[in-house]
Amino acid sequence: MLSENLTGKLNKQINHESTSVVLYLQMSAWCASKGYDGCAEFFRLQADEEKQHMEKLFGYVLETGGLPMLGAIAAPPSSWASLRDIFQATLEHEQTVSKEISVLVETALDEKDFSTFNFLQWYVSEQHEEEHQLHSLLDRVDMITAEGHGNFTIDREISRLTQTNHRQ
Ligand code: OFO
Repeated sequence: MLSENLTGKLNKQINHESTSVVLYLQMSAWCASKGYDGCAEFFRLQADEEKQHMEKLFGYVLETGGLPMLGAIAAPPSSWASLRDIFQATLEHEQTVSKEISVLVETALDEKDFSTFNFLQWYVSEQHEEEHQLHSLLDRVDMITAEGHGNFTIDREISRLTQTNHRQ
């Protein structure tokens, strides 16, 4: 059975995940409007993932006897200065989400609610993966914009070669 405190915090996280859905959909719209179809698809899929994160929490609160409460969601920003800017904003957003998850994990531990602690480990790994992916995307964006296409192409070729060599 969830404590009132944890129920409230998990509900807040449901709201944060919903905020991510709306933010990434808006980012997808901005990318599409600029003709960045690949990035538009990326953010579309991110929004789908965030919806799953939200639903997973929703299901957990229900399963543990709590009442999921959906809160208001503020309108997201609707324009960004550049592709780099949008990915930087995404990384910062995910870093904030990671901190929110850490607070939840800490609360679950403080309350000795090991079931919720265990449930939250999935989010801990997911945040690690998302931050890692965004750092790596930003590195690629920087390689292309700061040093021309050369290093990016070399890196992609080396990666292809490495994969081929490992398959043999
Ligand atoms: Fe739900 O992980 Fe991103 O926000």
